[in-house]
Amino acid sequence: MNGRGRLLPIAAAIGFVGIFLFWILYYGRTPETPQSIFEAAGPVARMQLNLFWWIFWAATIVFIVVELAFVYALFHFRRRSGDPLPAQTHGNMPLEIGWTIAPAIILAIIAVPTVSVLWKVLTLPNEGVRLEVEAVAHQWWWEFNYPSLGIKTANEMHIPAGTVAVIKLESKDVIHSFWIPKLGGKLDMIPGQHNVMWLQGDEPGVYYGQCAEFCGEGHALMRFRAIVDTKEDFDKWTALQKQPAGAPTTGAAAAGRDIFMGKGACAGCHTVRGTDARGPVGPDLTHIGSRLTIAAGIMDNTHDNLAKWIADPEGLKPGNLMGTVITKGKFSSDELNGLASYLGSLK
Ligand code: HEC
Ligand SMILES: [Cu+2]
Repeated sequence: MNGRGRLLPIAAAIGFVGIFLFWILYYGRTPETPQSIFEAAGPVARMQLNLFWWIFWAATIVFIVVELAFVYALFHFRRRSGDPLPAQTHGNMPLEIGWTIAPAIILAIIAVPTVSVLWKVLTLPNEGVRLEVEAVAHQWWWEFNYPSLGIKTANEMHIPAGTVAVIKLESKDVIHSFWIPKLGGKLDMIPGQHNVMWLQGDEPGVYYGQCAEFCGEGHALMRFRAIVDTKEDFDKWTALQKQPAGAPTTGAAAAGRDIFMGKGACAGCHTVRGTDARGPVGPDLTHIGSRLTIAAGIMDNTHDNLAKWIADPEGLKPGNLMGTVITKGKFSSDELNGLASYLGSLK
């Protein structure tokens, strides 16, 4: 093959790799999707994102320099017909020293912001208002306790905007990981170990969370929401959550309550404060009606979805504990309607 003939496949390969890289970078940057890290909505996520870009550009410069040297060498030092065997060398002291020192310098440059961000993320801020939240992971849902407020809820963590939330991470069973991509993270939740992280949301909004450590078959369905409230909304939410459950006001809801407390066996696993339901196994349902989603963020909280969930928890989240007792076909559609009405009324 002549020189031209060889140039073509190389140019094609470089072009292909270039387009591929551009495609990954351009479409991989998806700030508008709910679990993208490319839109930081709080100081921790912002520090982590800045660090990402710092390392990304350092790596990009290294990539370009190495590729340019590589392509240059490919053409400039190519063997031409009639060339004698080149001089055989074994090691070149300045070069050897150079390419040992250069990576060390690059790593040192990257280490400065890395260590600084690690330090800031791992050190709890002392000044400012702080709110303590206990997050307890279960296969495959989240319990949120607010010890200083006396609140217990599940799958939706409310925090006021502009306030440092100090989050204590625990697990009831296997290792899980706490991650709210737009607010920061992630940190493992390990049985018997007390990890602590802090987060802060700048603006009110709903941010998606997700378990980030494989924890069994329901892992991908172990989601949650972090709801950053205005100060007023947070106080309203707090006041509501402190209340015991209200009494049912419709016939359907009253019938649902009776099934819940009786033959449904729901009360053995779930707590509804202010009633006889004191089960410690599943999520606290005292104010389930005030949540946006059900079953760890997998469905919107609507009457129909509640009925669907109670009709077949195993079908919606295979392997979950509720499905071992509440099996498909256990309830008539009237009973499902009653149960969903009751739960929906627990605002
Ligand atoms: C064996 C224990 C057990 C029984 C019995 C049980 N549940 Fe559950 N329930 C759970 C667990 C565990 C979850 C969490 C499932 C998940 O998301 O992984 C759950 C989740 C739920 C949720 C979603 C809660 C949330 O925060 O989104 C609702 C609603 C619910 N159960 C209603 C009921 C009703 C109604 C009954 C009775 C018909 C019932 N449960 C019986 C254990 C149980
Ligand atoms: Cu998990």
